[in-house]
Amino acid sequence: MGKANGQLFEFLAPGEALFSAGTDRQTHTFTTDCLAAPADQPFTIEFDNHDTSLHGNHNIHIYESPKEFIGERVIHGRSITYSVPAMPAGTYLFGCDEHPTLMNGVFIVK
Ligand SMILES: [Cu+2]
Repeated sequence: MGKANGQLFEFLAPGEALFSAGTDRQTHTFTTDCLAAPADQPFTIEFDNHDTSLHGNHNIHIYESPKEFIGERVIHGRSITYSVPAMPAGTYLFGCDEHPTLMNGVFIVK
């Protein structure tokens, strides 16, 4: 856990990362709006979808220009491990393609 621009973020170490969507009380939300990963090395994101609502289909999309990472969508009750290729240092955005206005945040690679 770290802090950048006043926001808490989870630092994703190589091979270990945890990230989940929704809780029993909250739907269509990520558990954090700021994530971080090490620069210039591949990393993984563990994505657990706990959203049991009707439209609880989510994914993670990291916006990087011109190359982007688009994660497969995960239905509620399922989890997935995304393998993300090495990214250069920078500040990116991430979001869910199903709910881009509700589920999004800053993705820091450093
Ligand atoms: Cu979503």
